Amino acid sequence: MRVVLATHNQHKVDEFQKILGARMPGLDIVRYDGPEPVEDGTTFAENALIKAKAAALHTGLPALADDSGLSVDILGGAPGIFSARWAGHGKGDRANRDLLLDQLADIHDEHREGAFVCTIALVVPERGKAAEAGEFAVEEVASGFWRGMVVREARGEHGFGYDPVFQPAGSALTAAELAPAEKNAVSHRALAFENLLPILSRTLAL
Ligand code: ITT
Repeated sequence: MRVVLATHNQHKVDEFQKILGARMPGLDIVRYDGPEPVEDGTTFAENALIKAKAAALHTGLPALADDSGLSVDILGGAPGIFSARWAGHGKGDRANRDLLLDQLADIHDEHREGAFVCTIALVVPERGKAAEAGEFAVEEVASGFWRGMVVREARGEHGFGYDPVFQPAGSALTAAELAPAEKNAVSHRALAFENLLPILSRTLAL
């Protein structure tokens, strides 16, 4: 079964392939390279659905999309859905991390907690209906959370985004110091997939 993956983030593609490849070998994941929709939702779920619907409409294929980010408790959940552009559009992962570290500079360790959040949407176009009608046979979302704390200095070379500044609960290592296989076994993205798996199997009859 072919499924289009609606993300322009290569790191997400790599993690999707590793997480799903082992669990669903029958899934042929192709990357979406069409126009990017405006992500103007107010939640991870809304943004994940916006991205998945755009890809499903454009390709006519079942589509998966991931909206994710780091939510810090003392910042009221920020950067949250704004994680990719926390320091400004196109500034990049390092600038986003540095800004977050600056914002938390005076915060004691016990108040630096938060979670990585990942919401994955699955959208399947309605068979035989005009794509423009925007009708979908399936619109589902599932989420995963990975709790931890923001450390004071970036550490580690693996992963992407906020991995070097996020230390999962119960670990002495940051997410970027974990081997990719270790991260992919327990991450917010892995958990979101775990939660989506029954729907995915049933919907795509794998
Ligand atoms: P697409 O919308 O094309 O999928 P994006 O990177 O813009 O790509 P998001 O809007 O979902 O995706 O933003 C997610 C951001 O949250 C991402 O750029 C990272 O900064 C951060 N993030 C998400 N998952 C992460 C992870 O596993 N490790 C580290 N940072 C992560």
